[in-house]
Amino acid sequence: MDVIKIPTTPFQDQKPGTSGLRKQVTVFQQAHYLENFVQSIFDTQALSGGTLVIGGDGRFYNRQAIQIILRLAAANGVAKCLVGQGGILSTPAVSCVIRKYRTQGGIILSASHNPGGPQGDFGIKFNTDNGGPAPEKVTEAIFQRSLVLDEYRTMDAEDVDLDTIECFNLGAMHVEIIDPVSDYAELMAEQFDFGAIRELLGGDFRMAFDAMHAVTGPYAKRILEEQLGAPAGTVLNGVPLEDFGGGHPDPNLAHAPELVAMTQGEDALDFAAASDGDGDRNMILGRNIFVTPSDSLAVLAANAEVFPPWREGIPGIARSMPTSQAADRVAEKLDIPCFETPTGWKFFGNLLDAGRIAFCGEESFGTGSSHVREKDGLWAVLAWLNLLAARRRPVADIVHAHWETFGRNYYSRHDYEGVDATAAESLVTSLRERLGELSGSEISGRRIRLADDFSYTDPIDGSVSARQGIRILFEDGARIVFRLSGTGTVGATLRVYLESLETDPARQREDTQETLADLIRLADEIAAIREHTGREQPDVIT
Ligand code: VG1
Ligand code: CO
Repeated sequence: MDVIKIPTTPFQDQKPGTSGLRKQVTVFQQAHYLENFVQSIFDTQALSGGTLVIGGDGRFYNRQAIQIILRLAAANGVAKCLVGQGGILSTPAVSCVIRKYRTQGGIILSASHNPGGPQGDFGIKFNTDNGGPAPEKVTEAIFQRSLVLDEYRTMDAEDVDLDTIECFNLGAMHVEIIDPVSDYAELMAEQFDFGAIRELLGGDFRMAFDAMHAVTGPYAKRILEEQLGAPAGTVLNGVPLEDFGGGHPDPNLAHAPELVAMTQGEDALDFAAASDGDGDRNMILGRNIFVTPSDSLAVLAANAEVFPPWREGIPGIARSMPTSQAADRVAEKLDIPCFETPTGWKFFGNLLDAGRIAFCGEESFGTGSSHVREKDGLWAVLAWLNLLAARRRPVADIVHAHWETFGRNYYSRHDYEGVDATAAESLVTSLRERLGELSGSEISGRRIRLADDFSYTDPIDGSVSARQGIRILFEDGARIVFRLSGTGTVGATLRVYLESLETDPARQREDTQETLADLIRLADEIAAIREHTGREQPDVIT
């Protein structure tokens, strides 16, 4: 098997977004497209002679992509690749395997919560040796390289068998096909009180976990059903499918209505949860209650002592800027720092590495801890089960008591999807131009304390990330945030994040959209959403 050099020409659009390079499958299927990006990784990262982890969420094109990447890895001098059996590894499992075996990095094939199938999306993401998503300076270096690339190196070799757990060589490179679940399951057993959860699940507690035909099926079956004794059938849609069964593997109220229904009415379950395409997101539901991801982070942090690694307390918390300030209120009471980072898990990496935070989260159904460097859907589910096992109270009771102690941050995100990109840009540009005039002004009886475009200086390495979203902060603690998505593949998606604080327990059980109605109206008044987008309503409300 010889290394061959293939001449190529650069693509102009290989700039990674919030979480890797995401494009429609048809874009990735173009000749040389994937190869160019992967060669750009090898040309800029020190992987020659090292070990690389490779796996994906099982979506359409996953297997083909892995074969291509293995040939490039072998031709670029990678010494060893650890590949998930069947090409499967969830995003948090990749992070776990990189850390456990101290590899030089990993490649994750996934477009996460974006739909899959031949007409759906595909994605690729590089994680560095700390197990986390490459920071901006790395993704930028890869992008710059992709703009000038004129050849890539590959091997003239047959496809390898991804389905049998075994070791073999591809050229001079060693390949190990690994069980995708076992290392991750072992890590989970260290993080939680499995004995207490087993007892909870052995009683009359009833739950369901919806894997949405995405990657978490095998993980949830092994951990929840086999190890923790949940009844067979607890895991729904547990077989990963290339098109996720035609569904949208995004665990939220809009995309998992059947699961939500199971937690309502006479025969409601005590607990239900779901995860996304690549297993890093989570949705938490209790009987007649949906726990917002922002509240989930705050509740877990406030109850950290029930988790074995955090019996003595936690050093700090971090949340992405648009995530509600519920966590800040917990941090204040615990007298620990709460960091506010830009959107995207990569910004938590340095804080986690430095031991400055234990828990972190995003409003977009992402929650996690320092056990890996990715958000982790099943971790969040197990954390809630651990909490419920320790407290023996219904989810709603725990959340309501939390609000009484810390206040309730009513919170919602409104997404306008597939908006004309130029119209979305002009909405943001005109907002940006008016920031000075908005700061300190009064609008419909509410005073704006500060209007700015969020800029973040990493407290560990000093790197600055500017223009991370427009914040309108009101004097009473309410906020409206506007930003454009960095994960979409068609047009632009405008995200509007709305939040208001209620400290009076008598007013903490109201409907979220009604409570936020005033802010929703103000958002349109301030940003002229309808005028710019031509839309009367958001497409998705979470
Ligand atoms: C979205 C979320 C963000 C999350 C990112 C990746 O990004 O808002 O919080 O980190 O998806 O999640 P954006 O740029 O579209 O708002 V995943 O589960 O898709 O990797
Ligand atoms: Co995801």
